[in-house]
Amino acid sequence: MKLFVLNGPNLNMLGIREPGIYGKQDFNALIAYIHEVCQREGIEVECFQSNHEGVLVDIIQSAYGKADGIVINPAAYTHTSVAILDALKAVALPAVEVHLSDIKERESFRHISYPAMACIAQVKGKGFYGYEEAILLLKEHLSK
Ligand code: CA2
Repeated sequence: MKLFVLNGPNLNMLGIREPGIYGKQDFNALIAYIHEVCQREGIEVECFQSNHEGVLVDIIQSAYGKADGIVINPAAYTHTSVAILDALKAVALPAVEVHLSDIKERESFRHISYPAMACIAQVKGKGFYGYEEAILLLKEHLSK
């Protein structure tokens, strides 16, 4: 089983500012955590981060034929990107959307998610653990 884990704009700045919302740990710690979880679960994983919508679309397209599922934190593109929604629909791979913070408890513009419309689940407000939950949800989904 192989998963792609995608992180959107500014998530590479984790740990640098806004620790009250996103935690104190940095982006490298997040990637190390994802690798640890996947190794423990016997899952192959490739992690990506981009600040560019089109690059995220390219990565989603490249998952077709290479990955069995996608974990995605589209960051700010969550609330605007029909292109990411369409790319997820196009590859038709099971996907889970993750957010470190609880977007439903924040500003109203963060309540809408376009990519979630093509995802089997959305995990929010659980910090790094949300990525683990997303990986486990996909593992269970794919083993059915
Ligand atoms: O809670 C999440 O994971 C978000 O996807 C994070 C996005 C935000 O736009 C979404 O509404 C919710 C923002 C990621 C930016 O990360 C930062 C990291 C350090 C300093 C400032 C922002």
